[in-house]
Amino acid sequence: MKYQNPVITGCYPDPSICRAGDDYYVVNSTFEFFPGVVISHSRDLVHWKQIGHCISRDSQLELFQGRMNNSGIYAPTIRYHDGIFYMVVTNVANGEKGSGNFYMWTRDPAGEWSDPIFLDTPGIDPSFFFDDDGKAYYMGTGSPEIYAREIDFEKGELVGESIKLWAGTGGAYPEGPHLYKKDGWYYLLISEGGTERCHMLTMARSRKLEGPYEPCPYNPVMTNRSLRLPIGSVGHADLVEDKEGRWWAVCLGTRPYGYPPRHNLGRETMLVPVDWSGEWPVFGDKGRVLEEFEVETLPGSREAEVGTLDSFYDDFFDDFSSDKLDLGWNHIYVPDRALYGKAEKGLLLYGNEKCLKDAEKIAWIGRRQRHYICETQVSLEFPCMQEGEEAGLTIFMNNRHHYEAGLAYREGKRRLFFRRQIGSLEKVECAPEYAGSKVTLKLESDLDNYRFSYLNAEGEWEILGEGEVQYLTTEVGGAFTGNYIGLYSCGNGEKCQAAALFTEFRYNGRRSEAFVK
Ligand code: 6LW
Repeated sequence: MKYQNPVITGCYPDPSICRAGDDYYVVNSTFEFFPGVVISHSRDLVHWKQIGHCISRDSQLELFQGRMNNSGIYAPTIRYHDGIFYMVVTNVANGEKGSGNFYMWTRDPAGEWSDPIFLDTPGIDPSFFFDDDGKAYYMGTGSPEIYAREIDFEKGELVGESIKLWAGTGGAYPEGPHLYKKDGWYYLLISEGGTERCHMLTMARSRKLEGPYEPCPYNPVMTNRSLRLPIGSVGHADLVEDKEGRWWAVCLGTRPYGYPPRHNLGRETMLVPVDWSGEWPVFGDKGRVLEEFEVETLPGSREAEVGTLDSFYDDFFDDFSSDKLDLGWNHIYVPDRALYGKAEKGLLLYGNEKCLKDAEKIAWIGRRQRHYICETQVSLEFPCMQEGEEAGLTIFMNNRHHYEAGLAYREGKRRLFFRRQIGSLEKVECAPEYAGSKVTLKLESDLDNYRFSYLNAEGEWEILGEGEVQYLTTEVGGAFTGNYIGLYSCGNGEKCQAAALFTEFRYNGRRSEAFVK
């Protein structure tokens, strides 16, 4: 049986996995986006369906504004122990209130999670380890050692001394630790080299939790660095044992293309078969992560056809008739609810006085671009009459790098417009005038260009403008996230007078090959 990587496409980095019976759960980082910490479910490890978020209530946490997309929610770990799911994660916000490491718990991962329980401890990339003597440990990334500290879940606090475990093999940023116990050994899995092209996975083991840890003789145990493979930057992995005793890992990876290599979908989730029949685990193809793996079998029974397990996988349509936004939609920061409303079949956005380039709360919803080649359409009604106000469709890497098209009121007239924002460079192109207040917009994405069009009075698509994908890549304008396709409205100085009504959103993604063969 063959399957293809990534198993979760688009910006789903830092995966962590756990198993509860026949069910597998993966969590991913979400940075400045809300709801926070995506949680997905699978029975076969290949087909994943997003089932919720750990941070879903506005009151749970503050996500700090005024920062680019390299802060917020980093690298969660999920563990299942004695009927309870635990998720531990960092809110990176330079020591401001609400920042730091915290955990949440639930008995129903698709339902509500507890409020955050903050743990007073430094570093990022936290993990939990449940030992077989009943003790539980917090694992964290110090500088440079990975450390462990016992945790008392009754009290919700760390107890005892911090134990330094291992500083890795000498690569930059030893981070992302997870501990596993097998055959009387404590195996410590970490990442080194940084999340970019030198990313690698290293391992060490000890007979005692506190060490000393002996490194695996063939570290790095997994890396695609300096190889010409379709998948790059592999690292930040977590292991899971299936019911039949086979081991698997999820990790992050990218799909760079062109020269110099670049990518715009962010870091995606890969599945790696692991052979742990010997003393040390062998990851993937002799330590490499391939785009396609041939495996004897996947856990559970493989259900039905591609896409049926995940309704928003390749194609997605939203008429916004539901009371709740689909799980694939995000806000930037915890939203200001006054900026959002609902029509019977439509989403209403009430733009505030901010601009799209402000790293502040704006009227914006977006979903991940999950395919290099994809097409998005949306209808917009925006009877704008106030200078500066605008609403439209945006391809958004972050507040400093985005392209958009829509309707705006400029120099006394309602016009169609197209904007490219590349760092501090901004170019807006406006049509002479637009008679109506309704427009259907289209965004076509491929490896080279983002092309915006609108449906003209003759019912034909007319191009509004094109921007190079290159400038909206991680390598040029990004940090930890990939691109989002967004709907927004903003007043650029004054609160919008007109409401923007978005209807009939459709996204069609195209994979190059069948998902599972
Ligand atoms: C995360 C770190 C990493 O905390 O990137 O690739 C950071 N690994 O472990 C943010 O995603």
